[in-house]
Amino acid sequence: MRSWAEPVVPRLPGLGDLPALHDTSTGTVHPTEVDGSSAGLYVCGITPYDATHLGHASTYLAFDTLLRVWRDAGVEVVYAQNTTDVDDPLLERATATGVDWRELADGQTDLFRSDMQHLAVVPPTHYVAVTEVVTDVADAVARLLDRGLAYPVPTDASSAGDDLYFDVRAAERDTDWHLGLESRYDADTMARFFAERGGDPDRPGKRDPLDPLLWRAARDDEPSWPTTLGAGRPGWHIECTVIAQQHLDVPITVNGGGSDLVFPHHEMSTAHGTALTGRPYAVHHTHTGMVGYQGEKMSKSLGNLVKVSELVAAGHDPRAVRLALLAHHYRADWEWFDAELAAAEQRLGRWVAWAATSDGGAVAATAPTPLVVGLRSSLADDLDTPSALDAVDAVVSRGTAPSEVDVDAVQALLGIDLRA
Ligand code: 5CA
Ligand code: ZN
Repeated sequence: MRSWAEPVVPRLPGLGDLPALHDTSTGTVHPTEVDGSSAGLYVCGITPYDATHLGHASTYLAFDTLLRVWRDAGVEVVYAQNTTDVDDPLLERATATGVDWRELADGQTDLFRSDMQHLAVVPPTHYVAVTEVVTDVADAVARLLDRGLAYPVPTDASSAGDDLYFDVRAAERDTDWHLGLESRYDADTMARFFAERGGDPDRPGKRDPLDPLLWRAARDDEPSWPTTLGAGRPGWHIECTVIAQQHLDVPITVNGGGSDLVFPHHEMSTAHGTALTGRPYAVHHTHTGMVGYQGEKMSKSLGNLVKVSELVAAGHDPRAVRLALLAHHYRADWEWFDAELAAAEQRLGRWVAWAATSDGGAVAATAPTPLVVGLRSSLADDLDTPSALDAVDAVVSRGTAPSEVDVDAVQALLGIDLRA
């Protein structure tokens, strides 16, 4: 699927350090293990309705920062992202608003692309819709069935066949994966999140309450595709496994998303992926904190959303939106207040005025400037963007005219073009 236009990312003198990154499965920050000089990044994409709120944007900016830091360290990054363009919540929204689900998904995916472009987010190398890989998902599920890791659960007469579920206990017996490997959650927490986040613990016919859906047989009033499994559509977790393993080397260097995806989504994607390849799914499992608004997590289900496109339409500079989000550490849970944007606009104004005093590259720097060194060191430390912004503030407030390299560094590493 088409992604969006690549922003300009200037090359800086010298090479940055490989970043250290928090890993959910160990609970520690450690260096990203890059295979040779290339890394594979998978980040879960949107379910295209109510796009793009500041929570989404904040998550994609975190992984955009990782990608920029890796590139600056000389790493070639292959980046894959999905869009969940068919799934229950999307279909429910389409029905509730009387819109065709495809139109809803297409329109919202377009909006997401334009928001990402406004925010100067580097596009994924492979941007893949679930509807593009239905046959591949069916093939993967068939392999899990053959291995005895999937089983049918009967449906009522309105459907075209059985639904298929992943057998968590069989996978624990037959593979190197086990429940909690990635999330480290206890049984009660897993049970709660499974029920809250799209799971169906009480469905009759399941072998274990936590077994996740792999394949949903066609229903009369739902979209479906003909496959070797019969007509149906993919379950949620397997879609990401299949897209990631199609485009990235196994294990993926970093598998990422918001912390609301730790369980069951990423735990189960990891389970499926380990079962399909016999190898660990990802080296790092990295999760962003949740952005809140009006006292709750910003979420489509609550409707407490601040959208990138609305801020831009109201005349706010998308660079200020980006700066406002980067002012928070990616792992923190934090709450959005409108004053954040006003503060970011002022900061942007100071930075732009500083950049305008640049002497126009009279000195072609071949060595990293102190600002480049400072930015690299903040960002290599678990993507510490608040410290990186402080480092720019400190140089700006000194009032010395920047070199072109300093202005380039803000654009390359923080994604803010001060010459625009
Ligand atoms: N399509 C699935 C992933 S396969 C999905 O979770 N879509 S989503 O539209 O609900 O979320 C897209 C991304 O934004 C996910 O990584 C999710 O964790 C993240 N996200 C959602 N809400 C917030 C929030 N309030 N703060 C930070 N990140 C969020
Ligand atoms: Zn996903």
